[in-house]
Parts: sequence; structure tokens; C-alpha cells
Amino acid sequence: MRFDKVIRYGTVVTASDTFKSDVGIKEGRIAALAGALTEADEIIDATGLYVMPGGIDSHVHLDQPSGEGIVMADDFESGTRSAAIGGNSTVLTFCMQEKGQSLREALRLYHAKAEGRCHIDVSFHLVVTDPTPEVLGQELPALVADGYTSIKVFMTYDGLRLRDDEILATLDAARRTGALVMVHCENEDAIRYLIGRHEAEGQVEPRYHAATRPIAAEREATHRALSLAEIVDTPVVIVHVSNRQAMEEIRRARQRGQKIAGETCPQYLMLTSEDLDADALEGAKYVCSPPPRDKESQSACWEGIEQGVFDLFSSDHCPFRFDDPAGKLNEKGRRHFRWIPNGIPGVATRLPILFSEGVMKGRIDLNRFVAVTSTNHAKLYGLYPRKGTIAIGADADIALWDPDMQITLTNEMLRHGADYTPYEGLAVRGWPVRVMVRGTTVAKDGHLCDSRRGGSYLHRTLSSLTRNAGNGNRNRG
Ligand code: DUC
Ligand code: ZN
Ligand code: ZN
Ligand code: ZN
Repeated sequence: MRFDKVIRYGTVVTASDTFKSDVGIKEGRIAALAGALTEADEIIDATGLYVMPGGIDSHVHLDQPSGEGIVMADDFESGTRSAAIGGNSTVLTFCMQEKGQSLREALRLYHAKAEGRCHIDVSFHLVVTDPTPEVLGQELPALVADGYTSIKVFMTYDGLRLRDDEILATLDAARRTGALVMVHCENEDAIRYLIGRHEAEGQVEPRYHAATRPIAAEREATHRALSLAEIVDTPVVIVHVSNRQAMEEIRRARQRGQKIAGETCPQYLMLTSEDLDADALEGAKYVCSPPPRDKESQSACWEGIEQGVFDLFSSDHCPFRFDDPAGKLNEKGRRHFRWIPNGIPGVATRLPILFSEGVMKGRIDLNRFVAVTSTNHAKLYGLYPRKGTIAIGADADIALWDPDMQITLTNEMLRHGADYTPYEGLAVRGWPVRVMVRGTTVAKDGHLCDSRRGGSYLHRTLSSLTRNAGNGNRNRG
């Protein structure tokens, strides 16, 4: 066979295997894995490089409304550009339902935002904020059948949070349809109470963001979410776990037999609440929820990645400019932490950080790296085996990694819309020197090299977690 492209002399890494092989690509798919593939229009020399599935970041916020006068720093163009430079070939972003809005209407808006702007492939999770009988009973089943197979619910944030009975109804609808539910676990009432108490003391600097969202508020909500999921026998993903106590809740629920996926993020490995204590308003750069904790929590999250409590390592990229009236330091945000938009950029730094701090420092092996950054995302969100692996028939979504490359991270090289990175000056070893999406090289040596914006919208199958949920998950009415 003559290939469109062949990647030669590299070391292929999947979630289970590491082996020397050439990779033949034809019509955007992997067509051969063998030695000495020579017949191709283009030969890419991967000597000394790892040939890995492109990163799949299943937790990315782009172009979302974020409060009056606040503008998210990335739209689908800049966000997917930055993602590609950081080694990703697919991102899963959020489609936010406004109260009173149908999911279809929300989807129409988000498809319009993404259409023709994406450099890599994208798909949407549905954020359910208004779980009416119509939404859950009529819309959701039809949308799941159309390939919108995951939803997110919030236990915190005014205007987004659901009550426990609403969460139960949403989980129950998810169980009937096979949708996978992601849950943001923090106790809103406790947080609001603590905000009021700190406010009364005049404690309104960015550092108090962390103080008002303590570990116990996350642990309690995690326990509650898992209990609600157990009550209606529905699998869930606990997203952005920041500490040991929340992690232990996942472990215990699994021991009771629940089907749960766990996710953590770079900020919980690399930052602490002390970063929010930075001089004056600098701390605003690190305001995200749940907030970064302490060194012990960092160790716990590493253990969770190493030992398999966490299946997913995602960025929770949610970028705002720092020195900007539409960003972190908006008029009200300068005066009170509660008006600082929550979120930090990280779609480009997720993979280099885990490669450098995890693989190169011997905490995890290459296969675990691929599992938690790509393969598990594909399996859990219904993209496998088209995405998330190097196998014949899979999309040729490939990242070539140079393990010897040493890079000092700067904001400029990340090509996102934010004016800072929390990881400025961090030295990393290992870099994705080429990223291909369906056989087309999108990023190379830190530069975007395809301006076509050829990313596609991905309709997905059911999650591995809900598909195999046993006990009549799909048929029990
Ligand atoms: N918290 C969220 O829940 N979402 C986006 C960013 C953040 O900090
Ligand atoms: Zn969240
Ligand atoms: Zn998020
Ligand atoms: Zn579509």
C-alpha cells in the first residue's frame, strides 16, 4: 500500500504497550503499524521520539458567558490553537444551558461559536442548569441518541447549582438514556456562609477565595453526589478533585460497588493556596474552584494518579485575562474576591507538566501518561477506539514527543488569549514537537502550521462507564 504519510523510526506508546514501529497514514486514519514502511508521499522521521495518541482534554471552557462585563480569554479559535501547541488533538468543552433555555437552543448557540473556528476536533458536554421534565424527559433522550452523551451539573455557583432533588432527577434521566454525568462538588451554602463571615471582617482580598471554599465543603459535596448517584444507581464522574479527603470518598464508593470516574488537574499538583497570598492582587491569577490546597493535597493527587483513583487528568482550562477590566481585575474584582472570575488557563500546559513532573521524574510510566491524558478520556466520553489510541483504523491523531527537549514555559509560547500563565518560568523536560489531527499536521515545534481551522465536531457513542453499567442500566425504564 502507498500511504499519504509515514512516521518512521519512532517508539509507539499506547495506554498498554510501548513498541518500535512505523505508522502508515492514509486518508486521515492509521492504516498500518509495521517496520520499514517506505511508500509514502511524505516521510516523517521520528527517530528518538515517542509516537503517542494526541492529547484529549475532556474539561475545557471556551467562549462561555462568565458574568456581566466579563469576557473569557479564549474562544474556539484561540483555545484550540493553544490546545494544539500543547499536544492535544481533541478538546471537550461545555455547552451551557441558560435557565429557561432548551438544550437544543443552547447547542445551536455553541455550534455557531465553534463552527469553522477550531484547529482540532471538539465535542460538547451539556451543562444542565434547568432540569425541567421537558428537558430531562424529551430533549435529553433525543440528544443522547444524536451523540451528545455527557452532561455536567454544578452543586455550587448561583444560577448554575442544582438542588439535590434536581440532581437526582438529572441522574435518573441520565441512567435511562446512558448519558454520563460529571459533577462539580462543592457545598454552595457553606461557601456562601463563609463568604459572608469573611466579608463582615473586611477580609476581601483574593486569598480569602481559598479560605471560603475549604476542603470540607468539597468533601461533603463529593460524598453527597456519590450518595445521590448510589440512590438512583447511576455512574458519575467526580471532576477536578483537589485533595485527599474527596479522593477517599471516591475510593470508598468504589469499594461499595459504584461506577465512578475521578478527575484531577495540574493546578492541584503544582499550586497551593499560598499562591493566592501573593502580593496585592496577584493572587487573583490563581483563583479557581475548587482552589489549590496544600503540599499534602498535592501528594494525595499524585497518589491518585499513580494508583488509579483518578482516570482522567484534565486542564479545567477556564481562562481570563489578569490585568483587564473584563478579566480577573475587573472593577468589582479589585475590591472583593467574590467578583474575581473563577478559572485559570492550562490547556497548553497540562501535557508538558504531567510528562515532565510525572514521567520524567519517574512517578508514572509512559503508558499511564497516555491513559490519563488521552485513552481514558476517549473511553469514558464515547470516542474510543476512533480516538485515544494508536491502532489500525483509528483517526491519525498523533503527538510526537521529544523527551529530551528542555523548555522554560512562558506565557507567550502558549498562544492562548490570557495574558499570563500560572506556570511562568517552570522548566519542563519533554515537549510535543508535532501534533497531527486526522493525518494533518496542525502544530509543529511550538507553532501552529495549519491555518485551515479543520477541526470537526464529534458526535459520540455512550461512555464505557454507562454502556457496561450492568443491572439493566439502559432498559429499566
Ligand atoms: N471552576 C469551575 O467550576 N469551572 C471553571 C473554572 C473554575 O475555577
Ligand atoms: Zn467545575
Ligand atoms: Zn471546569
Ligand atoms: Zn452537529
